[in-house]
Amino acid sequence: MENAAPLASVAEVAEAIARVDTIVDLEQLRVQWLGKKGHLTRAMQGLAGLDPEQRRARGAELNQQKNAIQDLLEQRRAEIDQQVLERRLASESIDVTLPGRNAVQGALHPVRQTLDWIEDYFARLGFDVADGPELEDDFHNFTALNIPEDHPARAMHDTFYLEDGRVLRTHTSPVQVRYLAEHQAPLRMIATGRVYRRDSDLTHTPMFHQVEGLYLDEGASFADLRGLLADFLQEFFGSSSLPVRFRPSYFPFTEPSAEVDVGCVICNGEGCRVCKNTGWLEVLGCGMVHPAVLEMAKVDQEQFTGFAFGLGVERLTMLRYGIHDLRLFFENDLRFLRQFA
Ligand code: 2NL
Repeated sequence: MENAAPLASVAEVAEAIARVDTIVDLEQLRVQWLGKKGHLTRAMQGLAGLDPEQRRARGAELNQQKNAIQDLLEQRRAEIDQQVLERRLASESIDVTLPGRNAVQGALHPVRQTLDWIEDYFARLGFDVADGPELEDDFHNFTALNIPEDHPARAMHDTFYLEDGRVLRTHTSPVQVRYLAEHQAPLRMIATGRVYRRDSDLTHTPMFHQVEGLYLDEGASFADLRGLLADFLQEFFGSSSLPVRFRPSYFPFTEPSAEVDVGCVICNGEGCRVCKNTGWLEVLGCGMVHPAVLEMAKVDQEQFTGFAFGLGVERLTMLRYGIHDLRLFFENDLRFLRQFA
């Protein structure tokens, strides 16, 4: 008789449960015994064919077995859960005595460092630091600076033109033109940023950085300009005895104009390849602001005079650190850049 088939004793089931050590295997055992088609479930279904006396006795027995197995399953499940948790805690534990991983420390590009130094120098002297658009119109880049159409200086600047007639600014002067439209003399300001020229060889890149200064005041003189730039250059190169000289030159936007040299900081004026054996390095252009420029900016020339200057940031950075190849600034080779961290 099917319902008389001997069930394994609870002790045997207990042994099987004890041997299992994963939740999946345990679940398999549960299904095997207590599931819809499990041994115990079937045995209980078999009770229907027994007479009432036997049914009660056998039913009670099966119920006891069922409860016992359920208890064993629950107990084992709790044990396995605990084991899993302990294994996880052990494998995920953190050794707080290990040394930390250092964050990688970045650094500013040498050109940026020079820009920061220059901006700080002039800010301390009360100059505003301004910037403006790199795409400019013809008026702000040329006309307002006394560089009319057909003026050879336009060709001189090797301009990048857009199809709509705008240009990539060839100098930072248009920033100063815009500043003049919004401020009244007296004023002192510098304009810094990227400028663009169609020029590319060992000593020229199509983009470089410029700083230009503008100073308007009652009685502002060439002597003031000379004193300011001499102090700036001596501070920048870290030598109060650095020789500084002014040579007459030409810019459309200044009159008179000058180029400024310092004693060669590579050979101390002895003569070397960098200064082409002259003992001098050209580092700046400057002059008194041209009357035509002041006129277009509607500056009262009875009351105010002004001076201006411009410099290339890459060139100054090369001289300060003894860098002989301009291209190093644009290659972003970490072996080069890390030396300025
Ligand atoms: C150079 C020479 C210079 C200026 C820039 C300037 C600006 C205004 C009016 C007058 Cl709004 N002048 N700027 C003046 C003289 C020289 O730059 O060699 N730059 C790299």
